[in-house]
Amino acid sequence: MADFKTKLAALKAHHEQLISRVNEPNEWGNGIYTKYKYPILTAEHTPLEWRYDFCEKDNPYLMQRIMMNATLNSGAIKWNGKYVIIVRVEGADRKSFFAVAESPNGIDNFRFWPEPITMPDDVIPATNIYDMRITKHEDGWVYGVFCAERHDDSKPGDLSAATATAAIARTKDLVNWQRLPDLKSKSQQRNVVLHPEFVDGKYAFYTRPQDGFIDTGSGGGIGWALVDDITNAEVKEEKIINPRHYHTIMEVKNGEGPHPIKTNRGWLHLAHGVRGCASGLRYVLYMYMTALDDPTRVIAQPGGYFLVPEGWEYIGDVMNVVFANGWIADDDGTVYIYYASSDTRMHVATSSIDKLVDYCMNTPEDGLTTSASVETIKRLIYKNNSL
Ligand code: BGC
Ligand code: BMA
Repeated sequence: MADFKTKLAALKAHHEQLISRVNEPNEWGNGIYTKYKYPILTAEHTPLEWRYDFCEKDNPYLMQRIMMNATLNSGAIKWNGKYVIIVRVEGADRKSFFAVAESPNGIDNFRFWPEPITMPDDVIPATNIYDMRITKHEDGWVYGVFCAERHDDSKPGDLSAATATAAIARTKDLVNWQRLPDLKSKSQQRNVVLHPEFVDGKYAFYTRPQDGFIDTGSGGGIGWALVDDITNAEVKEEKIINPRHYHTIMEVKNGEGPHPIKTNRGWLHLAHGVRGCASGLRYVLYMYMTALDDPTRVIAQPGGYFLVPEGWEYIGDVMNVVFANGWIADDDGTVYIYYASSDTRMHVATSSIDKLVDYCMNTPEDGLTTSASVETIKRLIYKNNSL
């Protein structure tokens, strides 16, 4: 039996090998984006100091004292030249928290900062927090908007009854966060995102009104609300800008991903759509674009999905899910899309602003019926045949 010091050294070497593994692009894709061979982060990437007690006397078997379950739905921002993601880390106890990980190139070598984020809980304390959207706002602050989940005490007998609210915090260094009151809204809210610019002098939020904790019900789709005061944010009027439809990839729910990217052709949006099937809910990603002079006016809506779970991405804690709440548009036009598969691990897909705009502008819309889909395919065939 190897002695403790040798075992610890081997554990550290194995961990370092995992973290420094070079990622490789997959050769064949859809031409729209490139997926990669390895996930960029898994629970195994979390620092050993968070999980093992390194004291030989207290932990002679060198066992994990705190287990990590998953690294998922991460916000993203380019920060001091590094590709930084604010990861939703979930422990074995089902509590999630935020932790920063950075990479020199956006596709591999993601390393966690030493400690998870200590998010002030000086508003109404939450049982769980997750899925942060990061917005570098033109007011000078970096905002994190995330879901705060609490037990619904109006249903004391029901242990699964919960409420979802949009929590707001801001920072200048991604380490120290100032918590602001949660977004006030008539309905429950998840997937709330702060737009990076003022609109009519106000803060603008993408919202996702929902009837209950899970059920979006009459909520209708992705909403939009203007807010006067970010330190006491309240949704007064909410309009639906990207509605759901029967028999589409977003029949049951949809929600904004990260905040949209500004391009010279319009705002580029990444969102998720959900439909029901015999095996449960299926979460996929889709895109749309809105007008530069009016971020609520949809100018392009490519039909169907943009990115789905493939191969082993299907397998995980919550199967058949891809979810994205972070992307980075680099100065050279490269776009790094950070997505989680099956609520378990983080991946990257790379594309470019030009390709994504082309995708949005030139992918046929969903005609909402099977005959319309066939006509669309035939138009493409006839065009190709005439070349
Ligand atoms: C989970 C989220 C999930 C939500 C709705 C929460 O308890 O933490 O991941 O999106 O429930 O199912
Ligand atoms: C939700 C999201 C995510 C999650 C997804 C699938 O409603 O907000 O947290 O990835 O469900 O479980």
